Amino acid sequence: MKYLFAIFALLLLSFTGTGQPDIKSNSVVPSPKQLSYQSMEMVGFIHFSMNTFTNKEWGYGDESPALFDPKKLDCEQWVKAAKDAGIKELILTAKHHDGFCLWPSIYTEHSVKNSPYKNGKGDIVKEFTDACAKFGLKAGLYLSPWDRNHAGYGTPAYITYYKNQLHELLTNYGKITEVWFDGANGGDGYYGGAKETRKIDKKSYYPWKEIQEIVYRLQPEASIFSDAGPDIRWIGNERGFAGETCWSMLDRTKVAVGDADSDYLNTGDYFGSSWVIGECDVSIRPGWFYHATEDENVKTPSQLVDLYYKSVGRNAVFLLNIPPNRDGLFADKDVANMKKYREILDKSFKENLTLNAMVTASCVQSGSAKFSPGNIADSDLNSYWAAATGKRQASLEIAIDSTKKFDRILLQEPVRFGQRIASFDIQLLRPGGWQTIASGTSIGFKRLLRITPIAGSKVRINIWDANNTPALSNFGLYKAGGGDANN
Ligand code: FUL
Repeated sequence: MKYLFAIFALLLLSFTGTGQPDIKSNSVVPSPKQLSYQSMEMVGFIHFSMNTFTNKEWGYGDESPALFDPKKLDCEQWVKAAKDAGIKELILTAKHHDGFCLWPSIYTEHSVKNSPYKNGKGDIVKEFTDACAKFGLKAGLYLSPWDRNHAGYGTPAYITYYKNQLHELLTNYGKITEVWFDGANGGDGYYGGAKETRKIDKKSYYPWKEIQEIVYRLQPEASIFSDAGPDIRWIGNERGFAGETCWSMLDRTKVAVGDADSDYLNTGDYFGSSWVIGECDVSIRPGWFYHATEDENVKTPSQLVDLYYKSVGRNAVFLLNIPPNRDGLFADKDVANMKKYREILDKSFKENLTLNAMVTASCVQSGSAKFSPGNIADSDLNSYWAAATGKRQASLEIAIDSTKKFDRILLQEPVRFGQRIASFDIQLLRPGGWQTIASGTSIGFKRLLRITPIAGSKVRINIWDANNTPALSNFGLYKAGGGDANN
């Protein structure tokens, strides 16, 4: 009886796929931290500092703290507006290149403590992290490696100062989930009154290994962004788009902070030995900081939607900057456009026309339900279809309702096993036969393709090349709503 039960249990397990080992993983895979970072899809940037009051993008470092006085500052307004736009984490410029600190650092006088803001008693990093915590957003900090105010910039004394500041920020403000290391460094500046040009050796001045160790020691859950990762990399432009081919893999020996080939960062590296998520930073306005003269140049909801497709839809993360104005508030137009952007996206992706559809595949991994083709239509990111071991090509067919037009295609790979698919196309069965409607050279965590509206009775996914057994976790077809134009 005991044996019969065991056999029955085994049969059940193999039928449901539970207990079946997963497909063989690639050697380069994301860490659990990276996986959860990428699933946020969209994060926000807050460029707010002395520049907001001097109408500059890069302060020289000699600006008087007396100029800094955001009279109506309300970090909760930022957080609420960001949350409504679907942003899951916000990153604040605790210190930009001019060296002015938004928190009362004990290591410098060049901070809010000598400003009129709350009579020198304010701490904007604290207000920011408290607001994020209150509304359930993650909080990240930007601490500019370049400091045009500090007298010791360019010498070891500044490195000690920088580490001390990092320590302050990572121990006094609760959980910090990202530290953003900018690549701009070295040039002219105030430097404590020296007013000169200081060049540093980009490869050796900053002890990045030690700096990273400080971050991970003090905030084990934090991800580190820089041109070179280690967790998240710059996408190579400040216009918010990833390459149409975008690998999460990178050869980190080929890039350094402030010294990296932007095309290489934009597409990643099929042969790369590290997993480094691409992040597309872009501002909702022409500048990173608020300038009243740019009030008429706020990106429209449709432009933001376009950027979503070019970042999240190309296997990267969308980092949108929204700069507060001199009152310390997001401008109304920025808030309205972000809200509308989210409404458009929600409308476009409301109905997956392939949900629970019949799916067949040219081959399936070892017969278990764990790998069955139908898993790509169940909207569960964890379940997946996998081709038979050893295959590098495969195809899947999905029956669809021929009366419904669609113009958006979604594909997702189970990237916890690595990024594999290197060439695919999508075909549609129409009265005249199979017609190719889209193609691509990488998928990754999420790939979105935009086409003109079309209908047909069957969809076919042809996978032509992969670096391991191809697998897919999700597939979807959608009809975009108003404001979601093809760009
Ligand atoms: C750049 C900086 O120089 C800009 O001021 C801004 O902070 C942007 C996000 O990164 O490298």
